[in-house]
Amino acid sequence: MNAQPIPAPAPAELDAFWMPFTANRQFKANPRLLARAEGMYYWTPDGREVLDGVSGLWCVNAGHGRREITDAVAKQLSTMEFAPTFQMGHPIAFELANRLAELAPPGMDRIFFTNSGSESVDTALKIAIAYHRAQGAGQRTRFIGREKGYHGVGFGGISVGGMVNNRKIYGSSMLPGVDHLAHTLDIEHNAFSRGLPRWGMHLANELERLIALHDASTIAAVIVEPLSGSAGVVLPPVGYLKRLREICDKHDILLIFDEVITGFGRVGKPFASQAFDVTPDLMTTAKGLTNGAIPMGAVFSQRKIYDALMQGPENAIELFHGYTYSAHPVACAAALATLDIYAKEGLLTRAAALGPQWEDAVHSLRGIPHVIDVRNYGLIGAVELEPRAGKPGARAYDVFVKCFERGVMVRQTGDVIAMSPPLIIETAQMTRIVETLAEVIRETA
Ligand code: PXG
Repeated sequence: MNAQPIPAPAPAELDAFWMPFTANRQFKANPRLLARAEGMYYWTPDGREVLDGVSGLWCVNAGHGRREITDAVAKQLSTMEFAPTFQMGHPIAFELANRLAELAPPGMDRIFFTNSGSESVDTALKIAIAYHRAQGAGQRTRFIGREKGYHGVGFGGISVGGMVNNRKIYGSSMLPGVDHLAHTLDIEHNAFSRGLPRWGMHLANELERLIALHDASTIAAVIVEPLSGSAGVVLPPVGYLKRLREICDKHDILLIFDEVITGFGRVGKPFASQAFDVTPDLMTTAKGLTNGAIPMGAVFSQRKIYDALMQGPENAIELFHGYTYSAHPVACAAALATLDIYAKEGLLTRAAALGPQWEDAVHSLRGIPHVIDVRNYGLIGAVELEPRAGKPGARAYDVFVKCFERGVMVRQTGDVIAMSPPLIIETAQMTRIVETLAEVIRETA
């Protein structure tokens, strides 16, 4: 594809944008800019092609520049750019909720719309508390999260999350009464596992210990990512999630799966709960819902939770919660077009078909110097590098930058390189990602 140069900002023009989760000074001294995208590729402003190994930021599951989404968005913008959903409604919001309910795990057919993963998480936590209160258990306000968990950046999300850097500055302002399960990453036992690790199911039993400590009657919900993305791809040991489900059931504690990354085909089924055959009570989503084209999130709820809240006088608002842009019509249009693409191209199950090939590709990195673990599931892969002495993350950062310079975009978190390519990926592109990574890791001392 011929790429016309697109003007890039001059160095002095980079200052005003305070960039999120970015080393601003380092970036602005040596920026990496993207100007255009199509299919599996980005192009830099000067026209250099970059193969997208991370679906943007785990969201562009159907690949870039999808005409159907552009057209649906343009049509909706010119028909009705905005309509309120507080005490009002618009048709495609209901249509989208119905379409999502059809894809959802059993019983999860009540959908609350948000604008991001962070908002979905805070929404799910609030629904959990409201549900217990409606059941006469208003004292159930505690949450159990997990170390290394990432649940976005709202105060609720960082409270249940377990990534130290997201928490340490805000410690005194977080939700009270939150506790955390141990994470499940254990390189000593599980290094180079293909798919789910066999060791570690017993780590779920720690939930019983936390319940005994706090008493079940104080706990509203347990929230985990079925597999953790941001922490550097941490997989659930075989049987672990089922065990969490059993323990939650035993104590009437809700189980929330944060599927912001795993939702919409990333792991070979529409949702990870289907891939792992464990159904939560609430499920948070965002990202792939609109292929990243328009911000949108959705919380899927078991019908029993919705029904429990539908009480009181008929004119009472049952859940005091919502966003101006909940079910924004343009986002709904983008999501409907995205779901059509997923259905037409079989993308929500394509990661299952490609899984074995992807697994072989990423595990070919085993044996390269400094590679201490390789992890994979669905169309997710991760390579963990030995940290440089006293400089955690530095080696992986260098690998990330060099890959970008050689035209492959991956994601670095700590000493892990994570990959989650668009679900339309072809064999040659898998090979290119892995070969570039192998070459760069070999060169990076
Ligand atoms: N939950 C999970 C599981 C996530 O992965 C969020 C919530 C928050 O979503 P929003 O839309 O508020 O950002 C996320 C976001 C990375 C990376 O490379 C991952 C996310 C965001 C940015 C970078 O690991 N996940």
